[in-house]
Order: sequence, then C-alpha cells, then structure tokens
Amino acid sequence: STYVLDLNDKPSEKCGVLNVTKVTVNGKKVRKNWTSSWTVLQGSSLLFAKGQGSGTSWKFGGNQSKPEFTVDLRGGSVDWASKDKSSKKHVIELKTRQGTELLIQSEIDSVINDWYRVLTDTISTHAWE
Ligand code: I3S
Repeated sequence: STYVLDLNDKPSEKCGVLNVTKVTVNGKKVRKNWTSSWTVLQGSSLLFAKGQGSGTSWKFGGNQSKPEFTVDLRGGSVDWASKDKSSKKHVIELKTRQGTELLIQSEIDSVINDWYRVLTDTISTHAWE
C-alpha cells in the first residue's frame, strides 16, 4: 500500500527524556529540584514520570508507571527561559493557566528545539478550548 507523509501534520503525541523542575505551583514559588523525567505529550496534556534513565520499556498504565505529575497545556504559554531563570543552557519556561511554572531542559539542542516547536504548536492548536 501507499503511505503519504504529511509534513504539515502536527504531532499530538511525543515522548522523551527531559530535565524538569517546577519553579511555581499554583502561583507559589517552590524550591527548584531538577530531575530527569520521562516526558509524554498526549493531546493537550504533558505528563512527567520520574526518569528511569531513558528506559523505553517505561509505560504509563502499568504497575510502576504512574505519572509523577501532569500539566494541562490549554491556555498556557511557552518561551525560552531568560538567563536569570537558570544557569543551564537550552531551558524552556512553561507556564500553565493554573499558575504552575516549569523549566524543562535538555543538553541536546535538537531535542529541546523539537519540544519547543511541539509545545508551541500544541498551545496554539488548543488555544480556544
Ligand atoms: O535558581 P537557583 O536557586 O540558583 O537554582 C539552583 C538551585 O535550585 C540548586 O539547588 P539548591 O540551591 O537547592 O541546592 C540546583 O542544584 C541548581 O541546579 C539550580 O540552578 P540551575 O541554574 O541549575 O537551574
């Protein structure tokens, strides 16, 4: 059969390992705690699970597979973090409508650039929900 690859298609699912810390929860500043997280985008939800390295066998829904936390991207914003937010490079600042702010980071440019694009697209796709 024939496969057609639509290059304009926006992915609604993506996963990978990112370094993540919360900086604000429900509008309250919290102490940073960077952890490596298995990160899954499903529609307009972004799920984080505590990293088991880059374990590809890690699955949500299974026994030890509870997401650590989930954020709703609808009505949120994404931007590159300014230098005062972190000394790390390639840091994205993600703000939710619920008043949670996260920093997400990867040492690998291409990885963080892909996430930046996908998160930006997701937020604009779901802007009016
Ligand atoms: O923005 P901060 O407070 O300089 O963030 C750093 C601290 O959270 C530090 O932990 P403690 O000060 O709680 O021990 C972390 O180890 C650093 O990674 C944080 O800064 P970066 O610049 O890496 O985001």
